[in-house]
Amino acid sequence: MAAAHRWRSPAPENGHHDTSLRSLIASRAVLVITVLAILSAATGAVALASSTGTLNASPAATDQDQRMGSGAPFQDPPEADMAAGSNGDLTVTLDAHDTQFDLAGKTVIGQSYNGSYVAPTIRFDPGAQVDVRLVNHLPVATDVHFHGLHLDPADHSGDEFVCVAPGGTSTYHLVIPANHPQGTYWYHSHAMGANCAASTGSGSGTENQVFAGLSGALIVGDDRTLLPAAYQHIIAHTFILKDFQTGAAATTVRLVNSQLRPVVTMAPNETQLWRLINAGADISYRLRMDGYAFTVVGEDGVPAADVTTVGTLILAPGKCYDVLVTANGTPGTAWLRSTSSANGPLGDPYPDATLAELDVGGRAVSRLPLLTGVSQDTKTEA
Ligand SMILES: [Cu+2]
Repeated sequence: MAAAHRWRSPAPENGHHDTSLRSLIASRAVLVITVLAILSAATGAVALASSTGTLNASPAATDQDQRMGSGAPFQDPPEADMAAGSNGDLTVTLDAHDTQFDLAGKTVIGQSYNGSYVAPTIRFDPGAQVDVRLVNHLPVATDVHFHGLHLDPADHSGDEFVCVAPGGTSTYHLVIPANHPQGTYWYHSHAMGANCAASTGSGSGTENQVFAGLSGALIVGDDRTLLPAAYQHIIAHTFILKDFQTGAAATTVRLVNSQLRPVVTMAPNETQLWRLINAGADISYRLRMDGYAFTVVGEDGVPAADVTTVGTLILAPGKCYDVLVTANGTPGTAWLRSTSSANGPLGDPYPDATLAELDVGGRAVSRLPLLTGVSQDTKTEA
């Protein structure tokens, strides 16, 4: 959705929107040195990520994640603490700092806004004025970027060349137009430019910082209110797709809201809104769910003009979809998975991965009426 990012510099970015396999592999070997240094043997943690070595064939996913805990109940990301100031503006503080995370039982070091690997979800309505105060407790420069928001390019509130030095603070004043689309966006470090660029051997630069944890959801309004009345009180969940890697030779582990294979529960026939965000640094997701389809009602924060139902959703880094998922009428389970796909001559080094389990059970509810013009039996490729 180029239109949603129209203020962005045309200069090439530091990788996080570059999904070519060649650059991805090259960058990964560098990435792992800076981000997920594992704690010392005294804490019982696993081996350090290596600064050398090449990423070739990925080992089976189970080699990487076999000691991690999976199957816990799905949890939405933490919510940002949005306070109304004396002038009526909403305010939120993002404290960027080096952080020790527990990711499904694995201890890793990364960077966070306010302590969580998946940054807190920021919410506001069209027409809001929002002060986002970024406090930089990192030892390196950083900034924050509000991906896809319709902001005035003249006021620098979404300017990725605004850079906050270590120990510094910057407040981004977001003036959200009253006619801003309601939907799902994301925010992330966009540290780049002469003062903010990646430097050798530290957690600096856009790609490293997103990979380390500096990204989260940003939700404008509530797009359920745009749906027919019967849909306006359905449960909405946010799925932040981020992966982590603990060594150049280790395969990546794909997490949902920092959980490994969490379990989402639904009643038979229940419909939910799932806000899907690839908030990772540089790998794509090709989502499918066994026996299910996704009804796309929003894409990159913009409500869909024509609602479509598809069997596969491809999410490159930065991609957002708002989809309706309707549980089958009988109890059972299904896996939400990311399947490998042909990316050209090099193929795809990332194996199929299961992301979350859908557990349909309990008392059935009545099925909502089909959205107008939607064929929910159709499962086409995206
Ligand atoms: Cu972005």
